[in-house]
Amino acid sequence: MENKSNSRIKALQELNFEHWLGNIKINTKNEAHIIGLGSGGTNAAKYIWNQWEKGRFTMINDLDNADIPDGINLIPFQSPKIRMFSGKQRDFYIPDMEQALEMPDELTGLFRENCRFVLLAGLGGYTGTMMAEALSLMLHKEQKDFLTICSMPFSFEGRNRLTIAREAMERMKVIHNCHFFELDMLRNDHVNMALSEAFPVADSHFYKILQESGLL
Ligand SMILES: Nc1nc2c(ncn2[C@@H]2O[C@H](COP(=O)(O)OP(=O)(O)OP(=O)(O)O)[C@@H](O)[C@H]2O)c(=O)[nH]1
Ligand SMILES: [Mg+2]
Repeated sequence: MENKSNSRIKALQELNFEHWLGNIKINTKNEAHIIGLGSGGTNAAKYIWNQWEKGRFTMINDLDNADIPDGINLIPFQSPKIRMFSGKQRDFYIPDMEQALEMPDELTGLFRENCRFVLLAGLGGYTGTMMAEALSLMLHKEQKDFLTICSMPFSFEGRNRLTIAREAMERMKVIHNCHFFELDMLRNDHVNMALSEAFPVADSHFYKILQESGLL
């Protein structure tokens, strides 16, 4: 596991991200560009958009639930999945975490602009986990002004998601500016939280973190 993590970090470091980046150094007064990664990151970013609407917003997600407000930049990304079994109404898939991440072409140029990048992701699936790790490492390496906020899955989501998330967090802890919070902790503040409220509460917590950090 240690070796696997080290080799993943080394492989990421060897990726060449130069063509995405300009030479402009970012100062701390820059406008925020909120980037939602995967469905969790996208829904959190959408919540922030509804409250704030001041910064720039990009979402990187599949088109399945692409209910994206006007003015938000959507970069489509279809993650690799393994079909586990077929149900009566639909098939069931899990993320294929063994597949290497292929960045969409539309990402070219996104990180050239002069702003503070704020990456949001729910760890545990493919898109949010893989993108949060790769993009944070790239931004860190290029000394860009950035912040990454990731949630760790609720325990009711199952062991597989938790393992994916924990392994990613272990690798990402070495990257500055990456922050993590446990979704389970939200259950302390919302004792009788219904299942249907769990993710909307999670979305609002991303907003709260950004507000309290003085970013919004
Ligand atoms: N805040 C928030 N978190 C979510 C939501 N949906 C899922 N999550 C969390 O995000 C984690 C990752 O799930 P997704 O965001 O659906 O996965 P993804 O990044 O889109 O990954 P793939 O679909 O596998 O490519 C989950 O394990 C949840 O903990 C949501 O609507 N809001
Ligand atoms: Mg998804």
